[in-house]
Amino acid sequence: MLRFLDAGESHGKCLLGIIEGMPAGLRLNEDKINVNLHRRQMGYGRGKRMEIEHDQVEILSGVISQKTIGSPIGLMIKNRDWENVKKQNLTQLLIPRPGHADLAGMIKYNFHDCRPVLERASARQTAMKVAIGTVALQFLEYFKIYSYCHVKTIGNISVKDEPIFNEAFQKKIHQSKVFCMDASISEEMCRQIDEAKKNGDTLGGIFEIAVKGVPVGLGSHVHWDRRLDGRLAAALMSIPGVKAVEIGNGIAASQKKGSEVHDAIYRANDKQDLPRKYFREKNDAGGLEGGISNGEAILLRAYFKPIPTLLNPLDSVNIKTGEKTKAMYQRSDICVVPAASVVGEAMVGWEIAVAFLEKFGGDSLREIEKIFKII
Ligand code: EPS
Repeated sequence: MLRFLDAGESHGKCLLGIIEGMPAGLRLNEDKINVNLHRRQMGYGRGKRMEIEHDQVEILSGVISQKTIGSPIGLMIKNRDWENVKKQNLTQLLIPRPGHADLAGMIKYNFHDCRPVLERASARQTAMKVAIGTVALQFLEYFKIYSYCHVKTIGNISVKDEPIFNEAFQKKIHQSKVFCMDASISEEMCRQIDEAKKNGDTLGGIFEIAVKGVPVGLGSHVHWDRRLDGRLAAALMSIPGVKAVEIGNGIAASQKKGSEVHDAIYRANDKQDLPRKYFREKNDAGGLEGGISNGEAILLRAYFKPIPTLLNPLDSVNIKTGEKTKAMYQRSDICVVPAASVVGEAMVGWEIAVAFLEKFGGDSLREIEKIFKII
């Protein structure tokens, strides 16, 4: 069984992660993890904190001569801001922000200060999710499973064309400040972020993830908590700020007829060189039917709310005095949808790796390869 735990506060010493159950023999490329950590820090609309942090992973255990040895993989990312913060006393924060974990977290844990809640609720914790997920993505790549992510919408500016997930697409995403495949829409998105900043406001959006090469049969229809669609939705919903998840064209499908929505089944012929017997001409189901992968690309969209920390804050209450006042403002980002797309790709990669190992699992890559070939 593949699982992970992570720990760490936004202004604590570091973020920690432990991955348990990764098979032996996987060559881990630390640079690939650092590239994704860097991408998570980028994206137009980030705040001043990202000028302080230069996230780099340290692999502490479970890897010898760059290869996994089957034992728990320990990961650490240092918080550079810790050096600044430890010199001062962190102040009490008494006015919760609407939309943030501040108030509910305080009541739940019996705090009289928002600080201990926001330290862990902070998006800072997503850095470790990216490191952990990038280990899983490297495992999937070994089995020729590749993922792609891009920003589809920021505020009310959206990409119009349908993406074709290939190397050229990947190049365009890397060239865009907001990880969007269309250069002119990217510019419009940046302008909208500037506008929101000027008005003391924030922006949400939609990012999309596609995973190609996923074999048929991951997940299962037989029990609710084995359905891969539910598990992938949960993986995406675990990212702070995600308020809805769509699989394939699920939202549009709810307003269409069955005959328009479902993906007709065709028998593959030898010329098609497909690793499976059947194929579809379209993929409205997003590669998932009955909670099971069907061999088509897995397609997911996550809907991200605007960040709750506002320069022009909404009404709130001082929890010490009980007075009506404006919510506190803390140094923050304007838009983190591009960064969140990197986190989303990591979390989706993680859950697919878990499901892959449930079906084809073994203690070493060699053993898994054999099982994978036999099935
Ligand atoms: C965050 C507030 C900001 C963001 C932070 C999330 O941090 P700070 O309070 O230190 O200025 O930069 O995101 C990260 C640190 C990160 O690595 O993504 C918040 O309130 O959630």
